[in-house]
This record gives sequence, C-alpha cells and structure tokens, in this order.
Amino acid sequence: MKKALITGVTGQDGSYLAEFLLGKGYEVHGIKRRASLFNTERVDHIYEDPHEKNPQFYLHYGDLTDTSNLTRILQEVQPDEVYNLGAQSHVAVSFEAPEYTADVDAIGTLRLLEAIRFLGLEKKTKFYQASTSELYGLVQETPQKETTPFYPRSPYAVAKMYAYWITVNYRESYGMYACNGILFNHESPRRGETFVTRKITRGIANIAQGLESCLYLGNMDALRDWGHAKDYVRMQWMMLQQDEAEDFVIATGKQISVREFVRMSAAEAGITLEFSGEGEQEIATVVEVNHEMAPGVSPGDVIIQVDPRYFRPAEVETLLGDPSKAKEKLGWTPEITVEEMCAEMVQSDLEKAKQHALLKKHGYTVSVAKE
Ligand code: NDP
Ligand code: GDR
Repeated sequence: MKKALITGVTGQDGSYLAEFLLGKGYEVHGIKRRASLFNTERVDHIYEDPHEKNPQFYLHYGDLTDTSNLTRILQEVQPDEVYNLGAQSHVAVSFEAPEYTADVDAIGTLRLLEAIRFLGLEKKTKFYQASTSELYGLVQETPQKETTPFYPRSPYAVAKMYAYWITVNYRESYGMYACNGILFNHESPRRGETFVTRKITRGIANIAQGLESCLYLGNMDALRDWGHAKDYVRMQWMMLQQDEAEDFVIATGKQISVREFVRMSAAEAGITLEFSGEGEQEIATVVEVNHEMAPGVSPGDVIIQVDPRYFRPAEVETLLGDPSKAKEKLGWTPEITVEEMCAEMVQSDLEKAKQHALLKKHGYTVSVAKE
C-alpha cells in the first residue's frame, strides 16, 4: 500500500486529493494546523475514528514554518509521495502579510525538500509542488505554457516563484523526483469564501434568499482560466506516476471575466442582471427575477457594486493556460466546464442560504461572516 503525505489537507485541493488517493487505496496522512476552532470541515467526512477501525486517513498537527515538526512527521510516515499544497494562498492577503507568505510558501517548500534529503528519502519519496499561474503575472505570452517567462506581481507569486525553482533545483541537484504543477485557478463548492468565485456564488445565494442586499467586488474586468478542483487534483497524482519528473501547466484553455462569472451565477439563481457604469462606478441591477428561486430580490435592486477596497496594489489582469503538454504526455483533459462548476457552486451555496433563511424565519439568530 502506497503512503502519501499532504500538506494543506484541510484546504480545498487537499480535501479532494485525500478523497482521490483514498479511492486509489493509499494510506493518506495530512498535516493540519492547530487552530482555536475546528478547521477540518472539508475532511471530516473522510476522517475515521481510530477507536473504531483501522484508519487509512491520518491527521498530524504541523506547520510549514516548523522544520523539526516537518522532519519528524516525514520520518514517522516515510511517504512514497508528498503533495505540498499548504500555503498562505490568498494573493490579496499576501500584500498585507508578505513576510509570513514568503516564510510559508517559499521557505516552507525548502524546509520540506531539505527534510526529505536530510532523512535520506530523496530516492524513495516523490514530491509535488503546488505551483501557480500567478507566476506569469504580467503575461509575456498568450496562452501561457511551460516555457512562458515568469513575471510575478504579488508577494504570493514571488514566494511561489522561489518554491518553483527550489523544486527544480532539488530535482537537478539530487536526482529527486520533484515536479511542479503550474495550476491555473480552480474552484469548487469547497473553495475558500474570500476567493472571487466563491465570494460571488455565496453572495448571490445569500442575496437571493434575502440574507444580504448587496455584494461588493473589486476588479470586474479580470480574466481567468477557471477549472474544477476535482479535475486538477487528479492531474496532481498523474504527475507523480511518470518515469521522469516534469513540470506541467494545468488549465482549461478558456477564460472569462469576473463580470461574466457574476452574470452566470446570478442566472443560475434565477436573477437576470444588467451592468452599467465603469470602473469604481460599475453596478449591476436586477432586470428580471424568478421569485420562486430568488424571493429576496426585486427588479430594480442594485445587488453588485464595485468597492476599490478590493483592488490590488498590482493586478494580474489576464491569465489563459495552454494545457497541450498535459494532454499529449499524460492524456489529461478537464471534464467539468466553468458553466457546470458555477452551477454546482451556486446550488451548493443556495442550499446553505436556504437553511439559514429558514432558521431566520423561525426566529433564530443567523450571522453571515463577511470579509
Ligand atoms: P487553500 O487556501 O484552500 O488551502 C491551503 C491549505 O494550506 C489549508 O489547508 C491551510 O490550512 C494550509 N496552510 C496555510 N498555512 C499553512 C502553514 N503555515 N502550515 C501548514 N499549512 C498551512 O488553497 P487551495 O486548496 O485552493 O490550493 C492548494 C495549493 O495550490 C496552495 O498552495 C495554493 O497556493 C496552490 N494553488 C491553488 C490554486 C487554486 O486556484 N486553488 C491555483 C494554483 C495554485 P488551514 O485550513 O488551517 O487554513
Ligand atoms: P487569484 O484568485 O488572485 O487569481 O488567486 P481570486 O479569486 O482571489 O481573484 C481572481 C481575480 O478576481 C479579482 N477580484 C476579486 N478577488 C477577490 N478575492 N475578491 C474580490 O472581491 C474581487 N473582485 C475582483 C481579483 O482582483 C483577481 O484578478 C487564486 C488563488 O487560489 C491562488 O492561490 C492561486 O495561485 C491562483 O488563483 C492561481
């Protein structure tokens, strides 16, 4: 039985990857951070109580900033595969906490690689690094592929650039099986609530159910190549099953704007929007509504406004990936379209919003967290 160790197992990708690997018969170990509240919601459904049966899924307390902790976990687990998904992964937050982001995302990757080498596991343990399309930043070529030059535009992207190259360096220096998946944006109902797609689907769902009145967003013109996390974690595993370690771009090859994602999400919730104004003045007004689906809104309501608070000091305006290499060499193609993904996210958030609305109707206090 193969053993995998996943950093960031409590995150979006970590939870899908853990499920995927358990399905393949792996023994899966994940690193979770200590928090003052439970932070395992995304993996609770696969956690097996060790008191009841022989578990296949184990959680270890740890942190990418703690070398001795990482070394001890690696020594205990002796994994065949390490997936380094743990990161301070929010681009906007990286401008607020650049040093911490560098410590976790850049040096954290080095700590793991060095621990593998220090323990003499470099010939046994395969290493996957969660690299990112943010490396392309101010794009030098469209669409972006493995050979496109990097131009990072945030402390997050700069930290991830170090992680990218240190992974390549350990592969070339020590013959480690270490590779980068350069993944373009991927989303799901498990996406963190402050990334734009989830912020939109959750906001629209809450507005449709009368729990909120308006959603405030930043740059509506940004273009992204959005795929589904389920498709992308499959590729993370595929990348570690080759004879030779190589880096791959993972993307859909299609892009849409934030505005288009808003329009699509609203339509899924029974709301037709009209956009007007430009830049900071842009708003979206309800022109038609299916009241059964969206009892909380009426025609004429302004439900989207731009708030410059969400603009970034340096923006990545457009990203579009070319996944040809992954298709040719690994036979990988994404199965879920952005439309299907958006519909799944809206429906999942509507389900939650309806539960909240019902509680509210029956006199219970419901607080909706916002950033
Ligand atoms: P999430 O933000 O959902 O998950 C990040 C995970 O990292 C969480 O489990 C988080 O723990 C953990 N983490 C954060 N800080 C530390 C730390 N100091 N030590 C250990 N673990 C830590 O990200 P995604 O699942 O979306 O992304 C997974 C990886 O892929 C990340 O590295 C991200 O940068 C990268 N990536 C993501 C893309 C995307 O579109 N989703 C695209 C390209 C790359 P906790 O739950 O406690 O916060
Ligand atoms: P990104 O994702 O920065 O691409 O990083 P995010 O969803 O945060 O932003 C995408 C684009 O939408 C614009 N935007 C907003 N973004 C947020 N978060 N909130 C808003 O209100 C808002 N309004 C407009 C942004 O400016 C941006 O242009 C994600 C993360 O998962 C990274 O970890 C990963 O590496 C990259 O994707 C690929």
